[in-house]
Amino acid sequence: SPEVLGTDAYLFRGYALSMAGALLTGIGEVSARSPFRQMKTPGGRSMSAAMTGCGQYSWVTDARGYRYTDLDPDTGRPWPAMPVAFRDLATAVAAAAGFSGFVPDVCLINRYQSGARMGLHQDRDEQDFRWPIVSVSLGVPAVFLWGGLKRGGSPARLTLEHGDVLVWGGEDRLRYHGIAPVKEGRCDVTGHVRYNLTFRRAR
Ligand code: MD3
Ligand code: FE
Repeated sequence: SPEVLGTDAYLFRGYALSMAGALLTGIGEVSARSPFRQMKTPGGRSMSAAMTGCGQYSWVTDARGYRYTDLDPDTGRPWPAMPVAFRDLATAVAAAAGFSGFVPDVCLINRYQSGARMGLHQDRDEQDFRWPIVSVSLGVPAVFLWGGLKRGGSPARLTLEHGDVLVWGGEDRLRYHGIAPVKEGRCDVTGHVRYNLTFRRAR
C-alpha cells in the first residue's frame, strides 16, 4: 500500500520493480526512433536532463516556449507509439490511487546523467488538471524536491529509488517540484543513469 504524501499524492515504493526490464526495453525502442536530446528553455539555456517521449503527443521546449506537439521536431515524424506495458502500468497505478479512468496520451522520458537536475517548476501545460500525473523512477537514485502551490519556501526532500512510482492528483497536482543534482551511482539495470517516465493526459 502506498505512502501518503499529500491529500492526493501517493508514493508506491518498488511498484515498477518487476516491470523494470520491460520498461527499459520500451525506452530503448522509443529512443531508437526519437532520440534523447537536451532541449533549450525559452531563455536559451540547455536543460541538463535529456528528453524524449512517446504517445499521441509529447512535451517540448524551445525558443518559442513550452508545449505539447504531435510531431517530434527533431525527426519531423509522429512521436513513437506508447508501449502497451507503459500504458498498462500507468492506468493500473492511477486506479490504485483512486484515479480510475486515467488514460495517458503522453509519456515524457527524462534521462539524468550524473550532475543533471531539474529546477523547481509546475507542470501546467496540460489542458485538464483534474487528471493526475504518474511518475516512474528507474536506475540511479535521486532526491526529489517538492514544495507548495506557490513559489518560495524550502521544499521537502524525498529519495526516489529504482522502481518507485508517484501519483500526483487533485490538490497536489500543481505543486512545485524538481530533482536535485543526481550523484554518481550505478544500477544493474540502467548502468550510470536515472530515467524518469511521466505519464500525462495533455488534451
Ligand atoms: C508533482 N520530472 O518531467 S517526476 C517533469 O524525476 C518532472 O524527472 C521529474 O518534473 C523527474 O516534469 C519529477 C515527479 C513529478 C512529476 C510531476 C508532478 C512530481 C509532480 C506534477 C505535479 C506535482
Ligand atoms: Fe514536472
